[in-house]
Amino acid sequence: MNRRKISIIGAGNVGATCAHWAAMKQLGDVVLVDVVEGMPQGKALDLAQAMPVAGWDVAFTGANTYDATAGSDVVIITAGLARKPGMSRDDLLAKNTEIVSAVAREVAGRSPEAVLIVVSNPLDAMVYVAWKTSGFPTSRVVGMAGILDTARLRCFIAAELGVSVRDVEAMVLGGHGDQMVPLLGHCTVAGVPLAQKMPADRIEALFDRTRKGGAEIVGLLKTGSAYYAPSAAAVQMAEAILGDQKRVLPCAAYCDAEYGVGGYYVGVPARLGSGGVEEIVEVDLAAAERVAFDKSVAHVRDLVASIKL
Ligand code: TXD
Repeated sequence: MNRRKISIIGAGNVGATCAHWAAMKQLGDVVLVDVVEGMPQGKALDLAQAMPVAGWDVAFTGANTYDATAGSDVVIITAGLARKPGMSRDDLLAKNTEIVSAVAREVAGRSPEAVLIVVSNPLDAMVYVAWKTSGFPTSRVVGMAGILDTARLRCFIAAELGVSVRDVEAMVLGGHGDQMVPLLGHCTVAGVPLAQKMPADRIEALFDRTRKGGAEIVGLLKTGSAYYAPSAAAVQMAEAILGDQKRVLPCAAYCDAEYGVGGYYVGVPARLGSGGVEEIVEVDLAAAERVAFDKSVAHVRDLVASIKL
């Protein structure tokens, strides 16, 4: 079989839904790995049995070990704990550092040419952990958050204005936390600046809802966090990489001189192609946005400093 291979580590809510989206897009064969015995195997079998109905031609494998992931083109890492009500993403730091570093080592040895897409929280710190422990170049380790945050904002704007989400563009940068930075100058409705379509207080309310978008869903679900939109976003990144699409998408990418970040992973627009992150696209930030961005980066830096690898 000569299809592309996408391995997904952590076959919980986000991981299993990534498998579903990837199959729908026929991106390649899918391997699901989880520590829970039988669970990834069961989900792989269930997905395989959807194939005759859905009309997909891919193979699904479920496993509790990593050998089946060997030679993957893309590995999506979703392993770890998810938030419960009252928890911040940062509360997950210690446990998920342990999990993500172990996973990155297992994966890197078997798929030395893969691009790693990290989803586990706290996102910006976990991408850093995966980069450090995999030994991969920065370009082949990237995190998913900005597409999700941007999608949430696009969704809220579209609903408020009664237009299609497809006609709303937006951009949310910075760390994936309450200090993320929506860029007003890059929010448009069919090319028209959002500021001409909506009063400033409504825009600020939607920005605020976006910043708290993850917590809103955690509060409703009570037993876990969002997964349909996060998995759709991770698979969009996988698709851009596997198809060498050169899409410019907001991702947690390694920035050193770029945006003056100084060697951390933060949300910025990045060009994704077969090499992973092929370019960080620098956009002009307004003075207030610059201040907010720097504050968000400072938070990521503090989180990374508290990691024990
Ligand atoms: O925007 C974003 N980046 C995010 C991040 C959006 C949504 C979810 N986000 C984070 O992804 C969330 O805070 C969690 O840290 C991860 C996964 O969320 P998910 O909702 O999928 O959590 P689940 O359903 O609990 O699934 C996690 C799975 C679960 O089945 C565990 O058994 C497994 O991870 N797990 C492991 N798999 C492999 N190896 C190890 N060591 C391991 N430990 C746990």
